Amino acid sequence: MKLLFVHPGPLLYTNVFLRLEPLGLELVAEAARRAKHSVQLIDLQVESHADYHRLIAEWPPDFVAFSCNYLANVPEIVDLAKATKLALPRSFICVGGHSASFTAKAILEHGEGAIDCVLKGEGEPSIVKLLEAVVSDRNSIAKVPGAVTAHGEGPRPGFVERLDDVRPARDLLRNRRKYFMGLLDPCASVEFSRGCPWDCSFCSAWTFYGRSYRLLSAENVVDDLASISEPGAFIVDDVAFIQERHGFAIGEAIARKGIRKKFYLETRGDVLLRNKEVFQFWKKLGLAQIFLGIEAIDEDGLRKFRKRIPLGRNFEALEFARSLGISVAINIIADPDWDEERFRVVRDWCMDVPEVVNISINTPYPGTEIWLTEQRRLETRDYRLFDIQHAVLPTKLPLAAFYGELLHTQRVLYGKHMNWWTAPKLAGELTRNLVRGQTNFMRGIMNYNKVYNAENMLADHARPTYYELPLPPRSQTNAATATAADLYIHANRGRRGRGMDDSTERFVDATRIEASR
Ligand code: B12
Ligand code: SF4
Repeated sequence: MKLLFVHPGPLLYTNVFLRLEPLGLELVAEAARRAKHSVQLIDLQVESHADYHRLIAEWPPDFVAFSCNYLANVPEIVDLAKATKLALPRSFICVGGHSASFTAKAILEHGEGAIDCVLKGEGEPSIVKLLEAVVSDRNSIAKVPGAVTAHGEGPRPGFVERLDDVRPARDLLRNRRKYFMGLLDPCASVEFSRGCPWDCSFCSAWTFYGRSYRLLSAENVVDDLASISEPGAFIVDDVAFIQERHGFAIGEAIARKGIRKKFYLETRGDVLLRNKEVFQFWKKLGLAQIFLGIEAIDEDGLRKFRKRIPLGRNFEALEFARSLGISVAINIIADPDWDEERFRVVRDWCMDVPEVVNISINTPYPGTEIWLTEQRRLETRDYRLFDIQHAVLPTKLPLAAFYGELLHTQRVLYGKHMNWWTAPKLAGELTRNLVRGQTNFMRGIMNYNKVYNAENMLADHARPTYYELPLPPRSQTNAATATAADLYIHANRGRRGRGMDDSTERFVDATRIEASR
């Protein structure tokens, strides 16, 4: 069959700070290609809807698969699916990915018959089974693991047997130079591990993978890295280098192979402190940027998000990261109940630390515990606003004043970053990128005022809403009745599902709140 894999368009900050290659979709596309199908991929982060329609007119696919990792992309995907079904009534349309897995039934309903199947969970193993069913026996589609259709739902999705057996179809991407992460321009994405063993209440990374944690071998990672020509590499792991030995094994293999790249990764403060030598080693290998999810600057906030890292440890982690001479960005979660005073305190704190500070807004997502336990009523159910840049819970300040404070805070912080960026060394890097024809980040900086603009944010709330996110189940509005088992997409296989040594398992247990899960 002719298969077309589609990544939807950009979200708010893709137009400013970073834009990444759709690694998950490339992996699923490669699994389908290995099953002897003819495959194309289009990424609407860098191509237009007109390009999409031109492509399906010139090369009409039999099967179209949309990647829906982000809730905010749901309306765009549903509309594209409807337009595609109209143009190609015999095509089979499927949606998969992180957010689609948590909202499968709603997506089918929004599609009004245009979407044939939502495929939940990790895509590599199930896409092959779905394709077999589409080719040979359409009546068996609803029995495919992870499949949700209007006629029924298959068993829980399974994992790919060995992560080392899958590879991304990087060659299918047409505009590889369009992907960047700040000054890492151009930048590819790479995966060293999958899943997260922690269980933070605002996050769905762990519920998607059933609290499992699996590793790719150093040989496989290095093979993949050696095939990438981009000088930058974004490590997509939820928490990088949880296990020291794995970090060293990959690092040593990179050094042996003589691979030179600049790396970006995200990790936790306690992991950074536990595995200091790994991060020191990686600094030598080219680790350029670290993103730390600090989330809150007070103990109360950390408890709320169930990040069981004592505040002092987070500050210690920041100090250690500074001592490495690596550029560090941190994330703080703003709550819609913040008032002017709270914003002022946060601004003052952020101005005192040298790090780049990113502020996101506390947002309950399907698949997270706060989706079940949040007592406040959602102010909007417009999928497009669920991008953690818009407030979807009631704000204590009038909405316009809340955005005013938020954007003022972001602007103050951005001004701080700009000074930092325009320091001679960094200005030099920007110039070198421009000379190589890489303008992504420069364009991003120029977009800042257009994107982060209170009037535009308010106007986003006023748009007519055609598709509404279903409400959280009412029967589970308190923590006592909400169980993790209700949330899991992949089954939790317990200790057996985590490729970690016992001492790392104990460390993880000690740093999470409910060790009994
Ligand atoms: C790397 C990453 C990013 C990258 C973007 C990568 C990209 N271009 O896709 C960056 C840093 C830009 C980013 C940004 C954001 N992210 Co993000 N991100 C991640 C992260 C950590 C890993 C994603 C990844 O690459 N995984 C590795 C690949 C191999 O897996 P994958 O993409 O999930 O694909 C697999 C399956 O999903 C599935 N699949 C995927 N597509 C398809 C399609 C079909 C047809 C099928 C069958 C299956 C399938 O199969 C794939 C292979 O197994 C996830 C957490 C997580 N563990 O998933 C959060 C996550 C997806 N992000 C999240 C959020 C909220 C955001 C932001 C909105 C906010 C933010 N973090 O500040 C922004 C906006 C993104 C944007 N488009 O502008 C949330 C999603 C919440 C939601 N329900 O919408 C997640 C789950 C993290 C969380 N804390 O809960 N993110
Ligand atoms: S440490 Fe917490 S926030 Fe980070 S990926 Fe794991 S569960 Fe999500």
